[in-house]
Amino acid sequence: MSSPIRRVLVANRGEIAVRVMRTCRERGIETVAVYSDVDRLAPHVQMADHAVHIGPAPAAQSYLVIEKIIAACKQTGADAVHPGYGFLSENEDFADACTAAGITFIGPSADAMRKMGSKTEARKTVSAAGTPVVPGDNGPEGNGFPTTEAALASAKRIGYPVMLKAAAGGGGKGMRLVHKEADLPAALEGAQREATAAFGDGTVYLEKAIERPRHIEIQIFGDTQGNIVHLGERDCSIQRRHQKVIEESPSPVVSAETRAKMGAAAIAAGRAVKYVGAGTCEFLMGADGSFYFLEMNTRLQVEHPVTEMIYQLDLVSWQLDVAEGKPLPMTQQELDARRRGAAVECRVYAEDPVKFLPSPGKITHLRIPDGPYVRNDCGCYEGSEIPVHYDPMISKLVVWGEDRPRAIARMRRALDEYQVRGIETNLAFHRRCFRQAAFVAGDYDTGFIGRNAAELHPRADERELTAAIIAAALESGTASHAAKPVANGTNGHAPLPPSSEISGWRRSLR
Ligand code: MV4
Repeated sequence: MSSPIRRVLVANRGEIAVRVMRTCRERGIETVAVYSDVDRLAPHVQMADHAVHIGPAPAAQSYLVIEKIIAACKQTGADAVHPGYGFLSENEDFADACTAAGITFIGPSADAMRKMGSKTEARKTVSAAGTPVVPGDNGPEGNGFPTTEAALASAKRIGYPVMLKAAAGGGGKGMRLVHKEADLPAALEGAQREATAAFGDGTVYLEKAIERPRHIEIQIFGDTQGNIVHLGERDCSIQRRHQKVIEESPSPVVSAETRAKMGAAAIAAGRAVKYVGAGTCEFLMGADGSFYFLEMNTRLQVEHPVTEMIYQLDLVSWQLDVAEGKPLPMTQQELDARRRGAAVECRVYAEDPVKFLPSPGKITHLRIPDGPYVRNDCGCYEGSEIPVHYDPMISKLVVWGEDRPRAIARMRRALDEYQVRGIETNLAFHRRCFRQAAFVAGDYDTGFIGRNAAELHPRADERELTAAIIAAALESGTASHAAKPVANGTNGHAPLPPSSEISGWRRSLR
């Protein structure tokens, strides 16, 4: 239970693999990368002490194959595995396989993952522990609705609008919003069909729909001695199609009192499954400030740096401490006393800003923002390819400020420095968002992007016009004197010189 970790295999790729290896390196722990065909030259492979090829590009044949990961551990003598997020991070069979092979899985027990993996099971478990869940119904036997009649009766009791959700789901898959009785039968059938196709489990349950909710999550941490603490909230309401785009902490709508209440509710949920390691309880918050547990993510999340910034902590280092059997490094009181300032994260995606489709390809120029309190967690470099096979996130740009207005000002500055060429990105979206009045006022909910789409997304004709202006300026040699920020991502800078001439701006991994 309590032995020092000497060599960690990181069962992931991209920025999170790099981020985990950085902490391992600082702690004197050796690292092992695994990589697919298309990741031979990836940063996580370059950074690792050892690297094992695990197959072709599709994740189902490489990063998701439990046997290959376990074999790579044995081959390299890794005594622990960090799963990152996505891939096998919430797969209880993988956690079990690690344990069976005598390898420390850096995460919670397979049992905790199983209990939280089923959303109906999680609702039952945490509400028994006193954590408020969205008013709803898991079905007559607690495992879904065998008949349409039962679902109709239940929805009537709950009151419309209701949400149909897949028990095996999460993240919005197999979810249906139903406004009136007449729409329920078809929606139920559709949700069950979608759930069966996506998860091999058609179990669907009902919840009262919370209108215009905010998505607020609480970071918790448990150790093997049974201590659990919380590290405040992250407001993740800025999403598009269930994909988070901007996260921040503190939430503009969470008071110290609400934070303490939500923190206690999240800790109670963790205690109910004897949670060990880093976990996150997701809550929906209504306009009246009421909050309800939605689901728990049993992994380190993408947006964990936001929390690291305001607590000035390394959560991966905490994960390693806990995995070594050590007690949590700090008490709740010590954590509460450390909180300081505000942090915001922008997820920079390789995506077509008009069609919203991934825009994979080669990054021909890259200038990464820098300076005080700016952090860019990145799994690519100038000249690297964003593969089509995986998540198209280029980096997470995170800034800290003494307060929210200063964090926003810093993010605007950082976004203006950021330059990516060769692929399309959502940088222009971020630049607009950080100047959008409602966002700046902290007045947003999960429908924000949808309602403000026109204002937040540059139109195609506008982009073409900007490109034409830059081309003309280049022709006449005036581009470098342009001072007025423009919304096309160049901020008026001349397009970059060849990469050989800008090495001073470039942050290479090695
Ligand atoms: C809800 C909801 C309203 N009421 N549940 C979407 C993803 C999944 N984790 C839960 N989701 C929602 N569940 C009830 N009872 C609204 C959403 C929702 C949402 C939640 C968080 C962030 C963005 C969202 C976008 C649309 C819908």
